[in-house]
Amino acid sequence: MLLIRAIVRPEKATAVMSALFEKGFPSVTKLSVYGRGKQRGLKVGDITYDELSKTMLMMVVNDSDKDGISDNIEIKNGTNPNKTDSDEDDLTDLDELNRSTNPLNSDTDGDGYKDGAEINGGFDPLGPGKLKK
Ligand SMILES: [Ca+2]
Ligand SMILES: [Ca+2]
Ligand SMILES: [Ca+2]
Ligand SMILES: [Ca+2]
Repeated sequence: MLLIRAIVRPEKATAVMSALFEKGFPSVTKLSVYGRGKQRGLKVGDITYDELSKTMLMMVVNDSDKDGISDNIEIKNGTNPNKTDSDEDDLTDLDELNRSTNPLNSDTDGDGYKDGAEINGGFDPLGPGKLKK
């Protein structure tokens, strides 16, 4: 389990929470925090606010297979939260996200070679030809 804390401006909290909800984080704890941070106030235009009212968002995430993608995001993406390589193409789900290949299709470009095999051989898993360096 991983605890994530984020301090946001109160007027942004609702937008941030709904964005988190969209991304698959339904359980976010919202707390109001006050005080003067390290930044000694906030300057907006010509006005400096020194007592800041802020909102702290806290959420707990799980990453069962420890591949760097939390369970709720994996469930939302349709990948297996208990398996680092959902489509068994030798590229982890995280690698696939980073490379824009399909984590649920072992052969994203449909050329008969698995995504992982293409990467290992220096080929582009998203189309014909070699990977650009
Ligand atoms: Ca995971
Ligand atoms: Ca994979
Ligand atoms: Ca794949
Ligand atoms: Ca391929």
